[in-house]
Amino acid sequence: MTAYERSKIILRFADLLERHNDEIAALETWDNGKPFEQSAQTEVPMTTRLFRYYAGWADKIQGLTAPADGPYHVQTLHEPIGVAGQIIPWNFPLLMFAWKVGPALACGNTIVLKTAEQTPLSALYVSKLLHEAGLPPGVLNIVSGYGPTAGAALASHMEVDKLAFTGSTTTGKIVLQLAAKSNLKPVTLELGGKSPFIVCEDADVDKAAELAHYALFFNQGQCCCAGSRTFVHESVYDQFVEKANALAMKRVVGDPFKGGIQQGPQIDSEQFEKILKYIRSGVDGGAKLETGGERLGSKGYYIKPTVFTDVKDDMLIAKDEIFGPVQSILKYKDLDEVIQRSNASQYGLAAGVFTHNLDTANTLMRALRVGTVWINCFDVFDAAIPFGGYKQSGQGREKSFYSLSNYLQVKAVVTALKNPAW
Ligand code: TXE
Repeated sequence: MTAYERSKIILRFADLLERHNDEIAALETWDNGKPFEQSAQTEVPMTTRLFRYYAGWADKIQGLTAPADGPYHVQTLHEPIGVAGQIIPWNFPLLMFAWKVGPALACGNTIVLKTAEQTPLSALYVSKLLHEAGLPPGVLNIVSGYGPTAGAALASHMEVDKLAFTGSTTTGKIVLQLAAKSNLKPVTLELGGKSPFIVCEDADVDKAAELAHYALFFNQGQCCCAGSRTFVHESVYDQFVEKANALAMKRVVGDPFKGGIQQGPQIDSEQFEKILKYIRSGVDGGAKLETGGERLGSKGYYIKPTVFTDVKDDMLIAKDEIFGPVQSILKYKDLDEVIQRSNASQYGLAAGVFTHNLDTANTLMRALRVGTVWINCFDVFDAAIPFGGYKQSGQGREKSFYSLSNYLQVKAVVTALKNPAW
């Protein structure tokens, strides 16, 4: 198929996504529990945008010629890598489908994608639309299955040429081993995080508190890049804590299909129990529980928005990825200290910086060992912005033109010249 034909199929698919926006959003909320308004107004439209972005790339992938020494004509061909194996998680089922499938299709690969066992529906549904848009049978194959069986089979398959994984750091290490032990397929990994959100002394405290609240509580706190270590300068700490508590207390939790709901249930009983265990460890470890700290009601996996203050770096709630609606607020004195403490983590996915001081922003953006620094904003996920982790938060970058290299092989072709003068 020509690149232009691929591009047209992806564009037609994006039109179908737009047309079916609300039913896809309903499936996503049904499966995952996130507020319907979030699915319908943010996640399906972002998915549509992402596919249009990759449709634009399909016919712009090209090699180059290189000026080698000697009588040679040197060119590179950028070829599809082959069969892409993709394993995605449950926190953003549709968006993770888009981050994986978009670049793989744009580059001309075939795909076997395994959805998370908790959330199989939206990928199955939109794949039907992709075929309606003209994708030939066999190009995109969706497998609904469990990790240690279906996922492991994909990671260790001898005829899968590339693996892309999003999930926990623990499972990321397993799939990397499986890939190495089988056919040494290249692997890209998007893993966990414990992202610092740094509120500097010059910050507008109201805005900083609102953004820090969003950075942590968005999507029930189930975000790999959640701002889960809120570092606040001592000069604005008390004022910030007051605002953060007020925001958590007024957060609207409930049935995700109802209008005005900001927070739905956690994904499943396993995650629900894990979060409550971390909350108990925060209390036992001596952090101050300001608000929340328990389940909401007696039915469903709802957890009250929880805020801890007086959090110390060595507490589990400051070190581990909780993946729930639990904000940990830590106090700091100066910039060197907050840089050192922010970087003292096995993770390096993202960071938020809240300041209007240019020098402070410049210092932090360079000093933080993370894949994304958001300055006076957070969770901005445009298709053109690369995303990925330093350290144990992952390998490789998704979205943007950087993602294309994950799905391409570069072939060098060297041709001897008959007449070197030409
Ligand atoms: O993740 P897993 P889980 C983090 C978050 C969460 C924790 C556990 O902290 O609390 O991970 O969640 C597939 N071979 N994140 O258990 O196991 C699995 O079927 C191959 C952060 O759900 O990593 C699913 O499709 N595949 C994260 C995917 O891996 C395997 C998003 C993710 O599951 C497998 C989700 C195996 N042996 C959780 N075992 C992020 N980065 O956003 C499981 N899988």
